[in-house]
Amino acid sequence: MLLYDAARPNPRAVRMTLLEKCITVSSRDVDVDGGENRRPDFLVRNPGGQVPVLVLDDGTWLAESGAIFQYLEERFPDPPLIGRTAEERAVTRMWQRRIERRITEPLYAAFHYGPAVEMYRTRMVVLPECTNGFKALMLDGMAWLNPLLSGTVVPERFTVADIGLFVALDFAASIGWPIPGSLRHLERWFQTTAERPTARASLHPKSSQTGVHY
Ligand SMILES: N[C@@H](CCC(=O)N[C@@H](CS)C(=O)NCC(=O)O)C(=O)O
Repeated sequence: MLLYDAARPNPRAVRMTLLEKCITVSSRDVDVDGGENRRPDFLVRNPGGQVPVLVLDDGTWLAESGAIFQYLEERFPDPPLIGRTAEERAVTRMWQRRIERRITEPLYAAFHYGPAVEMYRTRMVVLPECTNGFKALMLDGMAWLNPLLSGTVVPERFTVADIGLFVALDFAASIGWPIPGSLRHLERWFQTTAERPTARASLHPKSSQTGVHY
């Protein structure tokens, strides 16, 4: 397998998943700033034009972090990061989707339409006038999740829902969008997740140069 990687949060989520499962794969950094992922030879294999992409041993280009998590879980079930049973897997997916819809998707939209708008305006429809609205949605999602958290996102199991949320909130904090101080449960969950060895180990080497956590 080959991971098309980059100093970006969604690729970090795949790196952290690989580390949690002790899987080693080859990887290659894509020049996202230079638009390598938007060139015809990349788009023909991944029409989404984004990273991460995991190239499977049969040559399949697998994009979308959620699909990559699923594939890794099925091929390398231990330790489980989605679930051992149909019920566990379904509950993880439910939380993963809630986290995406209420927190991480608004967060990334606010980033694309705000601080990164100059890069993204040639790549996608951008709505700079909606940046603050998406930030408000992100904050609302964080406030919704806060009282529901007593440990991990899915109670008593560390899952890909924690990984997706952690890399997004770590990225956000490093660009100046920290978890509001009033959200104590979310902050405690964040600190606990940050203590996992894979949280640090999954940081891209560029993080130490730029200070951005991705
Ligand atoms: N839905 C995709 C989102 C991937 C994504 O947003 N990738 C960003 C980096 S985190 C990217 O490739 N940005 C560069 C671009 O869109 O040109 C996933 O879950 O993997």
